Amino acid sequence: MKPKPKLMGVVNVTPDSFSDGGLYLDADAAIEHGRELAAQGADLLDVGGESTRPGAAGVSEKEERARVEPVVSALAADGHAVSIDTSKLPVAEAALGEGASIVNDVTALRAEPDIGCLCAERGAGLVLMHMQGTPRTMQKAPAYDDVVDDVRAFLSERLEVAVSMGVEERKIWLDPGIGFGKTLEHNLELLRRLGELRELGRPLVVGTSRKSFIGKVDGSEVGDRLGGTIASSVLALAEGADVLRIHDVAEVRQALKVSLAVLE
Ligand code: HH2
Repeated sequence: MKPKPKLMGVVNVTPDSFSDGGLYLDADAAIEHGRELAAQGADLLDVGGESTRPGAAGVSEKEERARVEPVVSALAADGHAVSIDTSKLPVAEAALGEGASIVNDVTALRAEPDIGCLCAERGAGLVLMHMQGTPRTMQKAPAYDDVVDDVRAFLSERLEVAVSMGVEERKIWLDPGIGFGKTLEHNLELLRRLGELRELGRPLVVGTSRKSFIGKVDGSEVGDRLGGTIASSVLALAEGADVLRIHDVAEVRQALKVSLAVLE
């Protein structure tokens, strides 16, 4: 039987996230939302205080901490597993102090390498994601020799770096970074050949939820991409994804349950 994938529920405490910006900027609303996702079956809550959508403006460390700390603290105190979606060392450090157990770094330790040392010291988990360019520039002209080979080589190198800093290999998850410096064809190719990334020997995180590649396939707006999110999540599961980063936890969970029952 295929192992059940973990669902990572997205808790964005931002004014400008591409699909839910501004909805949960207030800490109480974000905490409530996190609790709701957990009740719907999220195994892990990914709290983020800075949008990484293409062209997003950066946010100061002080502001990011103020957004995420109360949310991480309350959700961790409830007993939920929490990851902190940040590339800033002080934000990661504060969130681990408030009870987060995983750092989700979309720069894979390139923005602030010391996040690796922090995770090593604290025994925290670490998600290393592939991105070509930076959120400001990444969608300008993404180019690869072979997108899957290039992403695999990148993740392999970042895994080595993290391990050399003392992060336990068994605590590291890898993510191809759907939508981060990729054309529609790059995203589709990565999903089609996701299984090739299994050679890296680490759990794979995949985030397709509501992303713009879905809209590029069918013209849908961001609030209307549940079908595409479900289809891509089920296909990622079939290709061996271990963790799915999702906004619509209840719906995706049902789709995965039925898919797993059939695939058994
Ligand atoms: N996608 C987003 C943010 N963080 N982390 C990982 N590991 N993988 C992803 O695919 C990923 C991520 C973008 O989605 P979202 O948080 O909804 O939007 P925004 O960055 O605009 O806040």
